[in-house]
Amino acid sequence: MRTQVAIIGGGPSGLLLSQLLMKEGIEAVVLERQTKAHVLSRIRAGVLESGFVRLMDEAGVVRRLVEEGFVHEGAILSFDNEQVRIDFAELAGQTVTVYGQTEVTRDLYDAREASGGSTLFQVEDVVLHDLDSDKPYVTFRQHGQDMRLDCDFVAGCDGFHGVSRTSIPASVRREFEKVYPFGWLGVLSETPPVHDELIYASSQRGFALCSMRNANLSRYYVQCDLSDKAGDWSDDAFWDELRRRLPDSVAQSLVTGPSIEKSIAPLRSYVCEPMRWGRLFLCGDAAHIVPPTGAKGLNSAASDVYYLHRGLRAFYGERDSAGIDGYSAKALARVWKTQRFSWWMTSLLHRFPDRSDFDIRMQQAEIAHLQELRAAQETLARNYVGLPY
Ligand code: RFL
Ligand code: PHB
Repeated sequence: MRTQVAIIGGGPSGLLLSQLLMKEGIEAVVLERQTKAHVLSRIRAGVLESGFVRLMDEAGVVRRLVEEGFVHEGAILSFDNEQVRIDFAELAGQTVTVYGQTEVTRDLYDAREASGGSTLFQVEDVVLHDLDSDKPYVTFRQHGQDMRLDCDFVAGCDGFHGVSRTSIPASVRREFEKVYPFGWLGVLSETPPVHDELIYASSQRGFALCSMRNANLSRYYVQCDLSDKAGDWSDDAFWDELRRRLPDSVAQSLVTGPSIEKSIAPLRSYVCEPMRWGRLFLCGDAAHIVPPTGAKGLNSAASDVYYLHRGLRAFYGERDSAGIDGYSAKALARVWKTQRFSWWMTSLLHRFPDRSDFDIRMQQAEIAHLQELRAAQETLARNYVGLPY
């Protein structure tokens, strides 16, 4: 088999890249380890920057997102019983769209199938070869058969646990990591959201987040211990804990019901440098992870896809390799700013079990600074709606 761009991973990064390339007439094959049903069963991100929405539009996949997504002009931050509304529209002149990653992925798969693009599921033992030559290739097995895919470039879109990143020699690769001493316990429930905007709640008992998917589907999270198991949390225990962390007026209007999904995610900040090695380009979670507090994971995957797509388009269209040569530096410049914001928001809102008295005072001062200073709110708003790319 031969293609121009071999895309490893059929998550949102790989699919979005494949559809953008298809619009330029650049051929790609997507190799996905799981089944499509499995990829679509993952409940993850919910907040899309306008840059993401623009890319979906460019890929020709924006119709349902525009029809069914919810445009949010602001969000609430609460500190025990005090609330601050961050007005994105006024402070940053932009909005975000609430539309689940599951739906984004479904729309991208539908578009890929409709356009006849090639996606191979349940591929095993993917190995990347000769990445430092101009004739790289990928070997893998599908349904017990050994296969080989020759290509010009490999896009490593295979998430944090994929094979692409570790195909960069250890002598070249630098990794930067911070692991947080807590996780998020998330619950999805068929109940109306407690508020029509997201509420990021910081309290003495720890952090909580009220989010949503649609008018009758809510997504809630509470900060939990790393040793907790989702199965040990009954629905009642979850709702009780959530209520205790919300301002009283919000807690009183919370509608509860049975959970239809419950899982724990650990929180981590991680960056791999460089994001390009030879003919391999890393995109999305394959190269970097943020704690979910700033809603940036999927959104920074999209900015990588944007830079890579522009680079490949110039390479195939005009034989101009400046874009692909500059890919790693350009993508990383934005990635690090997104890392800073996600780390800052995590530090602002969570309860750190090992914090000193000094750390507590610093967190209180940071909260007061944000409550009192419009410029601080503007910085938050500009980062939340997404830095330009
Ligand atoms: P993905 O989604 O992990 O997809 C990678 C795909 O590669 C496949 N794969 C392989 N395929 C072939 N061969 C191999 N060897 C392979 N190894 C892996 C996998 O099966 C998979 O299908 O990475 P991608 O595409 O880069 O997308 C990244 C996003 O999924 C991620 O950043 C976000 O979900 C993060 N995130 C959020 N991001 C936001 O922008 N806004 C949010 O509100 C937000 N909330 C969240 C989040 C992530 C969360 N969790 C659980 C990590 C909330 C949570 C709770
Ligand atoms: C979500 O809806 O899952 C969500 C929203 C905002 C975040 C993280 C997750 O910051």
